[in-house]
Amino acid sequence: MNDTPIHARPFDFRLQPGQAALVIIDMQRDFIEPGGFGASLGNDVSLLEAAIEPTRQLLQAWRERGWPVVHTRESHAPDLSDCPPAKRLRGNPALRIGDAGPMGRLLVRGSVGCEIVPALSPLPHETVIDKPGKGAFHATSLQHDLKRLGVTQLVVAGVTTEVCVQTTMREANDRGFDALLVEEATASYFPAFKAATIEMIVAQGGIVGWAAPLAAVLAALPEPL
Ligand code: TIU
Repeated sequence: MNDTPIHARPFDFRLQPGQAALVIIDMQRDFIEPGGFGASLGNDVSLLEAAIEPTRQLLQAWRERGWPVVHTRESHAPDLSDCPPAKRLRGNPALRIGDAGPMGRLLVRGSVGCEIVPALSPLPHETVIDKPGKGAFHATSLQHDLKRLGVTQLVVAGVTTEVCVQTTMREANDRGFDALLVEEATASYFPAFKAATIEMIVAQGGIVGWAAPLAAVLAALPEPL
C-alpha cells in the first residue's frame, strides 16, 4: 500500500500502512490512578488522565485496520530480581517499588496497579512488553517482536512524555525506526517537560523523530479495508 503523509513536525511523516505499530507506553494504573507508583513519588497523577481518550482513539483506529499494536508495562518480577537496587532506593518515596499499596505491590507483575487502565486493555493477540527499565527496548524482546510483525515505524503514545516515552523513542531512533509522537496521547506530571520533550524530539530536523496532533494522524489514515 502507498505511504500516507501525516502533517507532522518537523516535516510530513510518511506512514507505511500496516508497517507502523502503535506503541502505547506504560498506560498503567500505577502511573495514572491515585495510590500507585506515580503518586508515591509525590506527583499529581490527575494530569495523566488526559492522555487516555486520545490514546483510545488511536487504539480503535489501529484495531479497525488490523495494524500491529504493542503495549508496554514498566514492571518487575515479584522477587525484584530485575529491579536494580539503585532504581528502588533512589529518592524518598512514600512507597518503593515492590511495597504494598492500595492497588497491590507497586510495579510488580500481577498486581492490580501494574495493569493497563481498563479503557486501553490489550486484546489477547496484541503484544504486551513487560519492561524493567524506562526504555521499552532495554532487556526486552521488543526489537525481535517488531521484526516478526514486519514493523519499520512506530506511532507512539503513553506516559510519561519525558521519561519512558522519550527514552523509548531515542532507543527506537538508534535502532533505525522512524517514530512519531502523538501530542494529545502523551502526558507528563510536568506540563513544561512534556512541551520541552516534544521540542527536543523534532529539533535539528527531527533528531529523534516526529510529533503531530491526534487529528492530523486520524485524518491521514486510509479507510479500513
Ligand atoms: N516518574 C515518571 O515520570 N515516569 C516513570 O517512572 N515511568 C514512566 O515514565 N513510564
